[in-house]
Amino acid sequence: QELVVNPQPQQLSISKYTSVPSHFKVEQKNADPATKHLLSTFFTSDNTASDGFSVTIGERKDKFSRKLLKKVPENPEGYYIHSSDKAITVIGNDVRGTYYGVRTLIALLQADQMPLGEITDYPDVTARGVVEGFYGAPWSFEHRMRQIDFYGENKLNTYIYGPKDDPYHSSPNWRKAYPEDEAAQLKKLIDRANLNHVDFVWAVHPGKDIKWTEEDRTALLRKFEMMYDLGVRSYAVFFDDISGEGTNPSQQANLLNYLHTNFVKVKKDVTPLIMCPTEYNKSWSKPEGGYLETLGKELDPSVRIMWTGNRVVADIDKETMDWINNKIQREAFIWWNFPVSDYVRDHLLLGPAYGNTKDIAKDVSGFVSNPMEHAESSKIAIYGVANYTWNMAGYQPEQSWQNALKVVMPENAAALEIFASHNSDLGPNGHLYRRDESVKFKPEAEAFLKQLKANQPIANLDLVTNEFNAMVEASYILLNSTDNPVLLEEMRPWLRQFKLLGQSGLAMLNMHKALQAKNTTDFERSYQAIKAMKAEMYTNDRKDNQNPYQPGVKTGTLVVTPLIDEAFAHLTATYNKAFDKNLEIVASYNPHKLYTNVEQLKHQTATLKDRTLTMNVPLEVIRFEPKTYFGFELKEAAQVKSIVFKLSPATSYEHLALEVSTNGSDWTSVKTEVKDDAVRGAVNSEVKYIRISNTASKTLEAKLEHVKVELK
Ligand code: LOG
Repeated sequence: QELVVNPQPQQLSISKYTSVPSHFKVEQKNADPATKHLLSTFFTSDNTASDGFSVTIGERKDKFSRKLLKKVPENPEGYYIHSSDKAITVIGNDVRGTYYGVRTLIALLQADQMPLGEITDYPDVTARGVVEGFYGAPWSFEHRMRQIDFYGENKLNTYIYGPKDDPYHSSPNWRKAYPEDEAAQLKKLIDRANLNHVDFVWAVHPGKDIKWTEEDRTALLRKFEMMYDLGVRSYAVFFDDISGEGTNPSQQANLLNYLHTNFVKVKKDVTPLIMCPTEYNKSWSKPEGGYLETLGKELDPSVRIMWTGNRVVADIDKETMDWINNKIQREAFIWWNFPVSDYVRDHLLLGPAYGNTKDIAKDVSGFVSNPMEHAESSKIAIYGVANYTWNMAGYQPEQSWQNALKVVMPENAAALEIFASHNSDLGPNGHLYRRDESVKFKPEAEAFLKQLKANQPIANLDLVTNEFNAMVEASYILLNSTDNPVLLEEMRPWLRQFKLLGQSGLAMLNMHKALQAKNTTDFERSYQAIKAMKAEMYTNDRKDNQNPYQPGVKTGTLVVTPLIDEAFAHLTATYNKAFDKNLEIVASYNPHKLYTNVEQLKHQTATLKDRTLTMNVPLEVIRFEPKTYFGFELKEAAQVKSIVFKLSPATSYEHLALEVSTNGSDWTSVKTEVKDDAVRGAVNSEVKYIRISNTASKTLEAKLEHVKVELK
């Protein structure tokens, strides 16, 4: 008997399983409307009767026997369930505990068999959930509704609303009221959150243009009041990714303290404030400035401070927590930047949520995941986060991931597993964050290549063939599935690529077979087929982009694609030699490199599409120290049509110089003009190096919007 209750309960003692009664008599002793509503979704006139199986639900303060009450955990949001062959009792330690008890109860009654025994359960982490805090298209209203239900189902209690691209969240419109239709939708979301016992935390991001004046703090208070009228009872203020005056820690603390005194304390039903600092990760903290210590000292102790870890994107461990908690004199509220993909929009991150250690439950005041702009796909990771934050010691990432796949796609979970297992790494990226991918297949891929290159018989040929077949079949199943259309809509572009990738794997195996059999006709047909599939993938890569920031649609990039590419190149070379042919050995890599000494840009990647070379720019504010530069080093000197770059604010341009060189030591400056807020320069000779340098004597802080080189 497998009992899947997510999150996994803390203590479960089951003596036996029996059949689930057909009729129930339900008594709810407390009056919580959310619990009542939840009960009504399961107990209907069809399965209730006055002589039904007794189910009693209530709270610690309601009337229960002392024997039972003694068993109720004293942890916030905890509950106790006792089930015998005569009756089931659910007692919550508080209102939310009762609600969660009912969530578990319903899961028990929905299983094939009902367990008899006891469950004692409570969460390890106080605030658990999601921060919609990414750049790019904010989630739609429908997606948010589905998300909030999902949080309730998985006992997550926090949804922080902070999409970077909502103009009423950030500058300059944070001061203004939401337009009527948007306000109406927000209200519906808040009602839905209440129904799921989720705290809807409305976040504001005012730091780009806030003045530390009476006028602006009153504006913020007024906005808080408007949101209060829509039903908001939890608030956050974000100061991430800004530069200039807004970054002053004493002023930030002042503002938060002002809101605490004049809003939170006055309202009485508003939860403690949450703030995201400007130095929100260790690699950005400048010890000499004492930013974090100032916040720690000056911020009211009730204010919770967010933290992403040792870097922008990082997994959290005990050391991380000790370091930050000591500075801010409170338990940090973790903003986990996974599975967010706004800096690698060509990838889908469908792997398990892993990497955070299991010993930090007591060191955090909250733990929220920043997801992908693909809401439904993000549920796979969020499910894991729900499990991890509720029951850390018992968390098993792989098992939790398997369960998540079944929850998001009950019918086609097996096909989804194949797809997800090959779509989890991010590829090289500026944040240096990587994930495992193709875990089970990786040793097979390695063994295959080794044998192939050594001209040995391939012992695991069947296994590899099987995996490519599985990829193609899973793609067909998923592309035509009606299991979860919302999820499929998001995954479709990647599924199309995945199918082609699997097919190109099979064609590669055919090349191998034909080579063994010395069948040149078959070899060349499969060779041509792979080239055609590559061309189709390349087209998809360009046309399936949802927005201009997405650098393509990539799948299986860590193990499967390199395996096929390497084998293809090896087989073609061997064939050319054996039959004295000259088939082209295509390599789909970008030969050009970034050229920079700016710390935050060193690990960025460059993309070449047709004849345009671009840098995949970071989303955060960049610090260009004096004499630093950024640009490209071309593989060989080449004719360049134009160079375009854009930074904001545009005032940065006075201090930036565009130069080109053929050898990296003699530089020629390029004449530029500003058009549409971007700088454009034209070159009339061959160049190998292109750089844009900071010529000012002080550090320049700005966002890099794009850098593009058009090659002739
Ligand atoms: C932003 C966030 C973004 C994430 C990943 C924080 C606190 N802020 O670099 O909006 O989604 O990184 O790109 C961030 O993480 N800035």
